[in-house]
Amino acid sequence: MKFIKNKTIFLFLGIALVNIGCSKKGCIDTDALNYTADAKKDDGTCIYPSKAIIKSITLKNFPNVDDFGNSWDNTSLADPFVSIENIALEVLHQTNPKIDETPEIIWGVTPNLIIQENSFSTSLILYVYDEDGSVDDEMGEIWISLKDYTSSGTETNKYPTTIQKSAQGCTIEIGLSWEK
Ligand SMILES: [Ca+2]
Ligand SMILES: [Ca+2]
Repeated sequence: MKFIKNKTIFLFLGIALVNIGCSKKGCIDTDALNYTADAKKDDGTCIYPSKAIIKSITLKNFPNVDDFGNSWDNTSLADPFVSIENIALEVLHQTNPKIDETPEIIWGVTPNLIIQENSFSTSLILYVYDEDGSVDDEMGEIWISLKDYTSSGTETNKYPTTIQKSAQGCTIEIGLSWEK
């Protein structure tokens, strides 16, 4: 019994020493991906992302009618899809339309859309359309600049895994990961 007690004490001592050793050094920059809350001294291991990967798009809300009070789809419920474009209006990703839908609509982005660091300051424009046989009706557009969510950005939530934004009655949430 005494033997076990001693062993336990040594085990606790060991864990305590390891904890003291680890808590001193780490990444102390709260803007870094690997910020370590209990680190006291920076050891130069901070990691800042070089890319953001968009993994999902959720259309949480969209208006039922257009500016004229007409429903998007004259014969049935709306058939929304989302097109992510850059400032040059190049289509980076376009979801499939979801037929006869009401919010909330979730798309997985396949393949995952990679935005490199040098494009963080470029706006992403998320256009929401109602699919139509001839002309796609624009339901709304939402602008996102990933730079706002980086260490030098204006947003308080740095490197979030979800970004939600609204405009023109549309609310979109993108799911993303920031990687080295
Ligand atoms: Ca339609
Ligand atoms: Ca429809």
